[in-house]
Parts: sequence; structure tokens; C-alpha cells
Amino acid sequence: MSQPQRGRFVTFEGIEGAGKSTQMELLVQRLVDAGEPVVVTREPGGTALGEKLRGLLLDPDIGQMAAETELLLIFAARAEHLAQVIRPQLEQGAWVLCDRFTDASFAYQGAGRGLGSERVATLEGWLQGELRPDLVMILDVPVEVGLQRALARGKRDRIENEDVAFFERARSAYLERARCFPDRYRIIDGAQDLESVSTAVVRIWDEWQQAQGH
Ligand code: Z5A
Repeated sequence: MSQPQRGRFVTFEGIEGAGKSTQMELLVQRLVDAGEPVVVTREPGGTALGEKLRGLLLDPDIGQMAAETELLLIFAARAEHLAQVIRPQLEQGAWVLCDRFTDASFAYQGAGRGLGSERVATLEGWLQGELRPDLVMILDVPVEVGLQRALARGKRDRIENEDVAFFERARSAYLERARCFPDRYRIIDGAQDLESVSTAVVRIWDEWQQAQGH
């Protein structure tokens, strides 16, 4: 029996309130409508253990946590996610759409917390080997816009309690990564109205799929 072709791994990134979840749902619907096998997941999380770790990471009652602890907990959840969901699903030929992945660690822990990109890259290399997202959609919004949208939902989680400078560093890190790897990254202006953002996402998606020969 022939092996299924490896699936595709697509991630959505951006600071809080950038519109990742909203736009991911839109693409999921397109893939489902086309009859494609789709797995929708998120980080931190995506497995039973990962969701428990997410609860700890975002719990405002925990308060301060050493940046190293935060990074290692995130990668612990990621190791489980890779083993239980991402790798097996890609091997079976599924489209794996993930709300945040390792770019968020470069942005939030590497830049936001100031741990630097080398430590993140070391863990990335150890746990992921050669595995990287095939496409990273970065929804880019000014920090004030993102925080306003996110905070309109109510209670802040532990990371949302950070100051504006933290999110500015995270935003800059995302944009820098997109500049470094233009073949796999796309930046979308997420500050536009919902319909304009969706149109931009779909256009990028269609162009990318064409370039992939789909
Ligand atoms: N984290 C980390 O530090 N390191 C890591 O490696 C990873 C994660 C993987 C949880 O992530 C936290 O984990 C996150 C980073 C950290 N920090 N925090 N806090 P998350 O993705 O679950 O949490 P989030 O970024 O806070 O999600 P979010 O605020 O829901 O953002 P979003 O998914 O980009 O936005 P949304 O849910 O699609 O939209 C937010 C609201 O804006 C909603 O009411 C929408 O209706 C509205 N919206 C969306 N688009 C628009 C437009 N275009 N116009 C107007 N309103 C809009």
C-alpha cells in the first residue's frame, strides 16, 4: 500500500486580538467545503496534557513565573502536541491548522521576556528537527488595537497582563521573522475591517496553494 503524501502545516500568528482565531475558522471552512481532511488545533494546548499546561500558563492567580519556566512549559506542551497530534496527522496526509506555534515562543519568550532567540531555536531544533510550518499567516495589528479587542472580552489572562512594551517587542519579533523567511511567511494587515482582512487572507491562501501546485 502506498504511503499518503505528507500533509500541510499552516499556522496563524500575531499579538492578542489580531484576529487569528477568526481568520483560521474561515480557512477551515474552505478546506472542509473542499472535502479536505483538516485538523484544527492550538498552542499552548491541543492535547489533554497540553490544555492543562495552558491553564497553568494563563492563570492570572499564578502571577510571576520565571521566563525559563514559562518557555519550558510551553515546549513541554509542544512536545506532547507534536507527538500526539501534529506529526501523526501530517503523516496521514491531513491539513493541520494551528492557532499559534513556535513563532509565538520567539515573539513572546524570546523577545517579549528577553530570553533571546538562540534558546528558543535550541529547543525548536531539539523537538522539531526539520519540521517547520509550511505557511505562517501573521495577522499584524498595532498593539493598542489588538489589546483593545482582546480586553473587550473581559478578564485578562496572565500574559495579557503584560505591558504595552512587552507586546511591542513581540510584534517586532514577528515582523522580523517574516522578513527573514519570506518564502514561508505572509503578513496581513489585521487592523482592517473583518471583511477586508478575510479577503486578504483568502487571496494569500489561493496564491500560496497555486504556488504549491494544489
Ligand atoms: N503564548 C506564548 O507566550 N508562547 C507560545 O509559544 C505560545 C503562546 C504558543 C494564549 O494564546 C497565550 O499564549 C498568548 C500567547 C501565549 N498570550 N496571551 N494572552 P491565544 O492565541 O489563545 O490567545 P490570544 O492571542 O490572547 O487570542 P485572542 O486574543 O483571541 O486573539 P486572536 O485569536 O488573534 O483574535 P480573535 O479571537 O480572532 O479576535 C479577537 C476579538 O477581536 C474578537 O472579539 C473578534 O470578533 C474581534 N475581531 C477580530 N478581527 C477583527 C477585525 N478585523 N475588526 C474588528 N474586530 C475584530
